[in-house]
Parts: sequence; C-alpha cells; structure tokens
Amino acid sequence: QSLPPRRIRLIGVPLDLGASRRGVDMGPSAVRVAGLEARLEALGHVVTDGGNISVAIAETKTVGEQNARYLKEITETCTKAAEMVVKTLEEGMTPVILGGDHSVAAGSVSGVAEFYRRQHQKIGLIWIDAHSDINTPASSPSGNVHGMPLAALLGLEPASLANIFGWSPKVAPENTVLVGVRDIDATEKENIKRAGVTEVYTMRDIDERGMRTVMEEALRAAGRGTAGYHVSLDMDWIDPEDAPGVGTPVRGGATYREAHLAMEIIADHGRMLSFEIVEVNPVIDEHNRTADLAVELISSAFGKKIL
Ligand code: HAR
Ligand code: MN
Ligand code: MN
Ligand code: MN
Repeated sequence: QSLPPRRIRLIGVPLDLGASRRGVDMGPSAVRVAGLEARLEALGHVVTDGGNISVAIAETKTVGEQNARYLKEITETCTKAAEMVVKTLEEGMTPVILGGDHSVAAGSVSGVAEFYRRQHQKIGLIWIDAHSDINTPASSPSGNVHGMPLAALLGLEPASLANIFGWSPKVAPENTVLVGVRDIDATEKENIKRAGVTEVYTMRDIDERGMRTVMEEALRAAGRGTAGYHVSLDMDWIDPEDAPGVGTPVRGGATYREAHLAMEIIADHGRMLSFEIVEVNPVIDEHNRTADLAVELISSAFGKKIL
C-alpha cells in the first residue's frame, strides 16, 4: 500500500436511542468481530481500540419530548464522543467512530470541527447515506434523532446537539456534501434550502454521471478552503441486497463495487481527517455480512488496493 501509515483509534458508540428499530447498539461489536483492527493493521496502520463511549440503556430512561426522543441522553453521549475525538486528534491519531445510530455524527463531527477551529481552520463533511438526516424536531415525521444530526451540525436544531462545545454551525453549507441520497422527506427538502446546502448528489446523479465524477466533485467541494473532511458513512447507503443489516433499508442503493470505488477515491485524495460507520444492525443482519462489508469499505477508505 502506498498511503502513509496512520495511527488510528477506534471509538465505539453503541447508541440506539436515536432510532425506533432497536439493535444498532450492537454495531460496534459486530464490526470488531468482523476483524476491523487486524484488517487495518494489515495495511500498515497502527491501530488502538479505545473501547466504547458510555450510552444510557433505553429501558432505564424516559423518552422525553416526543418530537426528539431521548435527546437528553443522546446529547450526553455525543458530547462524550466529541471530547474523545478531540483528544484523539490532539494525540495525532485518526479517529474511526463505530456507531450506533447516525445521531452519533452530531458528536463526532463536532469533535473534529472543535479541534480544527482551535487552529483557525474549517472542516468539510461528506455525508454518504440513503437519507439526508436534516430534520429538526419541528419537521421530523418520527421524532427519531438519527434523522436530525445534519440539521444540528449546520446550525439548525436540535439546539443541544448544535451547540456542543458552545458554538455553531460546525460545518459550512458549501463544504457539506450529500452522496447517494434517495429518501428525503418533503420537510427535509425545505431544510436543505434553508441551510444553504447545494452539493447534493442523489442516486440518480450516480446513475447518470457515474461514481467517479460524483466523488471527484464531492471531495472538491468538501475540501475547498478546509483542513480536509470527515467521512460519515451510513451503511444504508448501500443497496439492501449487499447490506441487509441496517435499521432503515431503502431499495436502489450503491452497488458493492460503487461503494468500494467511492472509498478508493477518498483514499487516493488523502485528505480524510476522520471516518465513521453507522447504522449496522446485527439483529436483522445475515451472518454478520453487513459488518463484514463495513470492514471491507473502511479498509478501502484507508488505502487497501486491489493491486
Ligand atoms: N427521514 C426519516 C426521519 O426523520 C428517516 C431518517 C432516518 N433514518 C436513517 N438515517 N437511517 O439515515 O425519521
Ligand atoms: Mn492494535
Ligand atoms: Mn443516516
Ligand atoms: Mn440512512
């Protein structure tokens, strides 16, 4: 492998309070069992497992406001995750966050943004997902916070997630890129406009223009004027044929090869600051194949080459 080796810290966040379907709290475990640490070390990286961030157990808590269920507990966990991400970057390591539902991104991205803000730099965000996750408590049809992290990071709501470290927004709209979306609520379309995000690549764009062109444009936008970018990969981006073990499968996703190509292009550019994989649900998976695929894709993003 030709990429310079990195020092990587794995950070598990067994969070399932943001989703209505249970089971993604076992995601970090499934990805570890699939051999992530050894696979990254085989590429020449030095990998340390930082263990898990603590998460409240749903059964011991009350849901709180119905329009943003478990927001208090999710904010606590995201804040801890954000602090661990800052510490990891301070120690010169690359954070790899293992979710958990996608609400964890409100914490991980806040951590990366906080670290670079102290150096007077902005970050970009590559959001790879079937969904746009840009609902607010007022617009959400479900009250599930995993449909809201991008809204928070762009400075909309929920306020408690938007204001981790006491400032907001964590990413500028022009450096925020959505890739592979195919299930956007009508209310989310308004929020995309309201937040000023223009770099939205739908599955149709990938069909018509190809993954290569889409990724090159996406990385250019996220990288423009920034220290680099965080990659947030929701496994439901991939077609349910190849990734059945996700909380909210949506037909018509990226193929196995398209997904790898996207990760390979990210590796080639060498500007990824941090990475996260979310929404792996072992309860509905088939023999851990979604977690196996997650490990393969992370390997490609960290420089694994076919030849
Ligand atoms: N848009 C829907 C909602 O807000 C569902 C989105 C959440 N699903 C995810 N996120 N897996 O990517 O409830
Ligand atoms: Mn190790
Ligand atoms: Mn998502
Ligand atoms: Mn999704």
